[in-house]
Amino acid sequence: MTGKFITFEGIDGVGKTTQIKLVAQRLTELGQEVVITREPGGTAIAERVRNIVLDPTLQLSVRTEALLFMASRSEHVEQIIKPALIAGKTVLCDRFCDSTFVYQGLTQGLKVEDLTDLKALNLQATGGIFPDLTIVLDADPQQLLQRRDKRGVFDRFENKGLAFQENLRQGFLALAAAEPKRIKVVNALGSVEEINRKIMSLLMNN
Ligand code: T5A
Repeated sequence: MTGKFITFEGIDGVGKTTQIKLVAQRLTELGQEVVITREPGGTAIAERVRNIVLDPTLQLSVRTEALLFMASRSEHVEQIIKPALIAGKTVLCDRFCDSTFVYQGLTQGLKVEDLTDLKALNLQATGGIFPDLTIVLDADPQQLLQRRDKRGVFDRFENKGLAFQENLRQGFLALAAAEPKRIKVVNALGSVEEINRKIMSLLMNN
């Protein structure tokens, strides 16, 4: 693999999509070939899985959720991420394995050291493809409410309320504390440009 695999993580509506677009623009200006993708999704099959896992009218067990996210990831890695990395491209992915570790792991009462099963499952799904760098956009969920209200439509996870979002936040911070070399935390409050400058600085120095 010669390309770089960069993932963006954080609680719902924290600004990942906005930043990924801007980062892609900047990296392209610097002469890199960039692929933007997202999870769950990225391929026709994975997008169908996305429709199931995010449907607020469906009740899924956490185990089913985890397996569906992994199935979607397996397709996504094989068809999009791996070929792009082999071709030397930079892959910017909106969520990846750390979302599973937080949403299907840490918020379910597991501690970072209890994630062994989910990590093993993830290894099977990805065949060992792992992010080189992960940017966690971090913010107090209460302060993001205004942004989210503007969008109006909520998926199954966004419907779970503020306490759940705070739990998610603590989960991402715990992962970052456990893997400080790979996972960098960026304050997601402030202007889009200001946040982007911080992310670009991390990308250039890692
Ligand atoms: N999930 C996912 C799991 O449970 N397990 C898994 O393994 C995986 C992979 C995905 C859901 O699936 C769960 C996690 C998620 O709940 P999704 O629709 O992809 O669902 O949800 P999000 O990833 O949360 O995507 P969102 O589009 O909701 O949020 P973003 O991408 O973080 O935020 P963005 O950029 O769309 O911005 C949200 C709003 O804020 C504004 C934007 O213009 C937009 O209106 N904004 C700002 N406003 C002011 N200042 C700034 N700096 C701003 N930045 C953005």
